[in-house]
Amino acid sequence: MRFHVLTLFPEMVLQGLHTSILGRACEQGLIAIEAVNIRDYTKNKHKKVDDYPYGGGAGMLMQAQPVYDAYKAVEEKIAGLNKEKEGENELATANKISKPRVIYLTPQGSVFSQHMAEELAKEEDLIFLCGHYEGIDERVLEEIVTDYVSIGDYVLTGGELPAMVMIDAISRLVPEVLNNDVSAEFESFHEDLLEYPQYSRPEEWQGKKVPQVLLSGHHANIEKWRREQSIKRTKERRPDLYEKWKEKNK
Ligand code: 6GU
Repeated sequence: MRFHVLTLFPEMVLQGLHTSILGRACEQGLIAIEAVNIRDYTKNKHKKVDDYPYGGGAGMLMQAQPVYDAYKAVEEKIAGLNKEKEGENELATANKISKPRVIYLTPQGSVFSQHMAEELAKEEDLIFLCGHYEGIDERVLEEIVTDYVSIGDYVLTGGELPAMVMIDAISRLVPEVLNNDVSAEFESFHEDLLEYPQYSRPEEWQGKKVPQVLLSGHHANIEKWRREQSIKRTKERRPDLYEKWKEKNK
């Protein structure tokens, strides 16, 4: 799976994502993360990419031209990569080439979720458009964006952190990125429940003992205990999720 990030701060995105598990996934060729500097595409002789909004108001807007040209460059690159693959396996990829989804990170978008991550993980290429200043000229958004996504109801200074959050959540669903291939299924939000508490050695720490059932070796009892704990924890910490789960399990 390939991620293409259109941004004014490519080093921020690359540094953050070429670390730990995702860094290893890149080295193994399971995912690829490319950051494209929008400023490289401006036709302004001073390398300017922003200007005042028509009608007045606070702050500056990113202009349409550099954003559009950066997007076009990525789109052409993806078409080239798909052509290469087509040569390798003509029948499998013929007619399957479609335009990649373009995700604009904005507090005005649909709120990102595990479900959305699962859907997006099915794509071969994803383009993320990161805005800065007060946003981007609406006309280029209308032209290229397919999905408007927010990561929650608070305001950040730019789209880079949200793009990184999304790329992390999507990448760990790509086969083989996590070394433990069952763990992605049995965790928080699977089935709308939070994860149960976990314990490692020692058996006693600061007077606190590991729950006896976990030491029993009785797998059915352990499963039962974990499920009860998941339900209890969800009810306490996320009553909204608990209600959803209860509704589905009536
Ligand atoms: Cl996607 N962008 C910005 N700038 N702020 C946000 C956000 C996105 N999601 C939540 N806050």
